[in-house]
Amino acid sequence: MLAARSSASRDIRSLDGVWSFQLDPDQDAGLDQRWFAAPLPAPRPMPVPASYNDITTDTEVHDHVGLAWYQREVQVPRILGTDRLILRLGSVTHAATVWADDVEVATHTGGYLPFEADITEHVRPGGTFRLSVAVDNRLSWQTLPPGFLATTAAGQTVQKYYHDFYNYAGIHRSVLLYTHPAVAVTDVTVTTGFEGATGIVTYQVEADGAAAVSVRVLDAEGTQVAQADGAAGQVRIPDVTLWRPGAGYLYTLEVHAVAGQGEERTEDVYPQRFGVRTVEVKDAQLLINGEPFYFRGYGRHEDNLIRGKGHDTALMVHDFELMEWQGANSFRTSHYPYAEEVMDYADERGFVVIDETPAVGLNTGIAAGLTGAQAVPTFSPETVNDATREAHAAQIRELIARDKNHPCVVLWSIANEPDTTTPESREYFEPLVAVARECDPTRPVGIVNVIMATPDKDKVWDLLDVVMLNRYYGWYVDTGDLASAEKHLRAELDGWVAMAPDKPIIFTEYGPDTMAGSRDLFARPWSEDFQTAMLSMHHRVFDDYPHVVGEQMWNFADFATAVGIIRVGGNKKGMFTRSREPKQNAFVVRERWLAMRDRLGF
Ligand code: BDP
Repeated sequence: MLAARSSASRDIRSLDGVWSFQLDPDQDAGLDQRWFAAPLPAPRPMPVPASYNDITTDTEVHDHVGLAWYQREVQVPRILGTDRLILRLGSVTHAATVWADDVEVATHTGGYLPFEADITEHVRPGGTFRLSVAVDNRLSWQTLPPGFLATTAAGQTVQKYYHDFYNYAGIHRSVLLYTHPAVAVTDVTVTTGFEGATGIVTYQVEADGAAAVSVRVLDAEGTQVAQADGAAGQVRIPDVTLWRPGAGYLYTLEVHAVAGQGEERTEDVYPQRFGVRTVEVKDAQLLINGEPFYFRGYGRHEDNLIRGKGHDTALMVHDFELMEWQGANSFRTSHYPYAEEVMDYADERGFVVIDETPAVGLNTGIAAGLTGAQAVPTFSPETVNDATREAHAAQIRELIARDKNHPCVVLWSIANEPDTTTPESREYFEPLVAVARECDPTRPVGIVNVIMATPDKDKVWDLLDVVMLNRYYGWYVDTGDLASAEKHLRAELDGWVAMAPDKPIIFTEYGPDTMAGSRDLFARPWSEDFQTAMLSMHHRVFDDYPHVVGEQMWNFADFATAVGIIRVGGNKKGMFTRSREPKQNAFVVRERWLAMRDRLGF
């Protein structure tokens, strides 16, 4: 899906702000009572975008399971001639039904990707309408991430799930209204390469009702550097400036779609940004522009005080400042697609991104230990099944459709720590890897591997281009015993290198929970000193293995989780606290990463 961009033919209006809000009193009673057909009966204010959970002082809102209703009045812009009016929601977690006045205009499942509705026929230009969104935060075995509802001994319905972050819900990203002409660019795909100093840009445009399509390539200053006619083709950019890690140079493919002639002539203009760069996996290296890349950074979360998972521009820019201060050059969108603004910003700042689907918690084994949830088989007709796989395939397709033109994305992660040790897991994942490759033949594909899926047990590694490892030697295993942890880590690495000598290895998680301010002469677990010691051990090991091409520690910052006896106010594995103060280790890792940046140049 194309991002909403303004242009000579497109206007955008934001509907962000304070909306009316009300919890559905009893599962879906608001639906039966048609709450969308009138102002909400007892509304309270709620900011958009934000998670609703931490905004009010009510436990009921914080712990709500079921539908929550959002509503606001919308002034309809004057619409020119045959222009269309589109409503666009950046993400609603986890599912949404949307009404314009009494008309249902959209439904969408999947809490981290955008959806749209053409509402032209349902509203009056210059008038107003009531916009209602029913937000469903319930997870089932057929959603991603999966979960299930349970009833407590006291009779309360609660949401259980197998992933380690709080089930924040709400309208998490911006709500926009935008216009485009009746003739409309609906999709653009750009792939790039280069020969010597010449950039080669292959493009493909889909446009509704267009008689003619043409493209202009503009450089970062807006100067035209190439041009072509036709809905598909190739253009060459002389003296190209490549997109590189640390230097996010961007071009724009300005797409023109024209219909009609004379008085009847209409034209849509869509500016599609792109960078010229290549990605390739070869000889146990990940190459960007033909040069080996080493990932330095973190798994992250969209998570912060008050706003939960709501997108926040100030927080986004601050987080990139912190990452750059530390010498990081990359991150993974653990464990779901991030806001489009984040992907745009990573393009601009030259950050390298591993882009992940919301397939987290497809592993009842680890989660049983972590959350106290019941241990049932991961893959079975009653749990993760064919319908889940269909939903998973849809998420892969939607993610790639949204993010395919981002130069920052160098690798698709189609799941985090699923069970990959059973024959059923291979049956489940083989077609999904194929879906990813079919949607994007240009980027490598991986699955983030869980600690139990050691080389002797993993059943999917050969389907993938890279080995991505989440390892907790020294924490969940060999707790506090770094000498044994180092032995086990080296032994496992030896196993991967022997089994998959051509595949690069990226550490996508490692590190202990660390209470900020806890110092310990004996560097015992939970102290800042232990975090430093454990990460330093890992880094020493990584440096001995040329197959290791990346270190993304867990996590950039402390984050909220469900309540549990191993979580003290959330997960504390951050390099920074939840309010972004550096822990001691941040300075130690900074020294290492800045030295690497100086040596490698990015
Ligand atoms: C891994 C998960 C991650 C958790 C982390 C941890 O991928 O989501 O937060 O471990 O336990 O299992 O801290």
